[in-house]
Amino acid sequence: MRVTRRLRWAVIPLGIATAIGLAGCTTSQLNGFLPGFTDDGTQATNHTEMVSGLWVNSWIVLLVVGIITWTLMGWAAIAYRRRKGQRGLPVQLRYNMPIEIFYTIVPLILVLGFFAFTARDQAIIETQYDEPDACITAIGKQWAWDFQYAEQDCDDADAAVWTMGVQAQTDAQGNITSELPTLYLPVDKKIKIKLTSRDVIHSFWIIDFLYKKDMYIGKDNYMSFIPTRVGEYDGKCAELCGQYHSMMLFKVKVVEQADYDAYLDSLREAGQTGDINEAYNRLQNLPGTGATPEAEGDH
Ligand SMILES: [Cu+2]
Repeated sequence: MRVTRRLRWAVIPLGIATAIGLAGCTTSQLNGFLPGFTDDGTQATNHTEMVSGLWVNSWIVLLVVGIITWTLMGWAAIAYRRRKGQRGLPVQLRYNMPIEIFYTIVPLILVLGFFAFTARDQAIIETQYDEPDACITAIGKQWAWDFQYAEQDCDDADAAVWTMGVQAQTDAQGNITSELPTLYLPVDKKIKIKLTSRDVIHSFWIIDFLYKKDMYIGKDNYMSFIPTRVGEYDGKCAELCGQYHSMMLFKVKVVEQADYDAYLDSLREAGQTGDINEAYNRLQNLPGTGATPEAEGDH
């Protein structure tokens, strides 16, 4: 009885403090200090909140476990410390069945819980659109990006337009002086991005979208999402891919549909049409092409 009453006195103020604390939180704090949110909480894509939710809730659960564990450890160390005049070893206990069962089952529940929420969110985020409004092939290469814009089908290259980027140039102080490759995306539209590489493994990372995925040669990856906020975002390669990996930067411009169409028209007028996928690949010696060793180089 006394224990429950005492517990109530501990729980009520703790609950009130948490509620007050959360009410005063900024969007950035509520999203675990992750990027991708404006002050009014607008997410960058339709998946950003899901990612930050997984992050923040996992931290809350783990911190609660941590606080309980640290408290018990501290308490044991202080309450059962060696006192003046004590000699020899303390009483040696073997096992305590209820506690053993408790600390087997609780971690099991935690692990299963983390797995369930992760699997649920991942299944949603990884669902690729069958009929996107725009399908864009992003091609990684040492050390820049090419983008090829198509409509529903990324492999329908007849009407495609493209840009080819070069790696970032800097001055002596490290400030970027060149124009970065820029990916245009129409806002509030279903976007599917096909990820591929011309040479080594790269990773396509748009920081504010809280999402990145590897780019391989010989195996295409995809990501599907809806950008929900007009603006400019930073992107970079997230896989160490060679000497100038750190210069493998790009910009993302999320624009209104009309601006997106105008941009694609400008590429079309500049003659940047057709397919730039295979022809510019640096590795032509994929397995199964039947190429002779001579054709693959003399080493
Ligand atoms: Cu790279």
